[in-house]
Amino acid sequence: MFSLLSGCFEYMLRKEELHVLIVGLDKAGKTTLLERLKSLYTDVAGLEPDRVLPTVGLNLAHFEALGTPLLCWDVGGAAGLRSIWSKYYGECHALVFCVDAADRERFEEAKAALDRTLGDRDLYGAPLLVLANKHDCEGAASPAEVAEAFGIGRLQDARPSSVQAITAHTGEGVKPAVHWLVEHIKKSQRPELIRRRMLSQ
Ligand SMILES: Nc1nc2c(ncn2[C@@H]2O[C@H](COP(=O)(O)OP(=O)(O)OP(=O)(O)O)[C@@H](O)[C@H]2O)c(=O)[nH]1
Ligand SMILES: [Mg+2]
Repeated sequence: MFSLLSGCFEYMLRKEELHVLIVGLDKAGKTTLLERLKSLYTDVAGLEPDRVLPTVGLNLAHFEALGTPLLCWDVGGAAGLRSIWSKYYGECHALVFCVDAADRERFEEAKAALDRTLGDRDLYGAPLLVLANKHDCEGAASPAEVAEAFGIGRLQDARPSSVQAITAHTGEGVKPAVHWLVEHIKKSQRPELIRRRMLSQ
């Protein structure tokens, strides 16, 4: 009986759509990443990088990874648009913070934006994946350097977190990053928390 029930529970969890919020400063490469995700995981090719425009509103990508349906929200990162990010905190299962690893001059601004975001109670327990994008660029910071600059190691107690290098232009590193997300969302308390929050509304 127990195995039947746990089997049903696992099935329900597997088919539940997981919501991933992608934020970060403008020009970090969020939309380029979103379009690359479409090309990697769906039959419809995403936009080529040279056709991607700065985001004013919201872009979406639906796809399935490791048998799990995912919905990614990509929100504009320009300073005047960052207040919109918080509208999605309560419903996202995980946060992806995209960093232009080649633009060290903006690390301080990016860290301040990340710290503000992580300070929001609506993101309680949500796994954090920091993507050190533009790994193809000469002089791009390594994941260890980004972790150090953004103080990511210190967050381990509060939420599962990881820093991974990607190149959104080519897709390098993107699949391992998505796998980390799916695995850590499922292991986290976030799906149950969001389910309970929705039931109580
Ligand atoms: N070299 C390199 N450039 C990249 C990569 N990913 C994105 N870019 C470039 O970075 C610039 C900004 O990319 P976007 O995807 O528009 O950035 P964004 O984070 O969505 O920016 P906003 O919509 O303004 O928040 C574009 O010129 C991209 O081609 C990458 O992996 N390597
Ligand atoms: Mg964009």
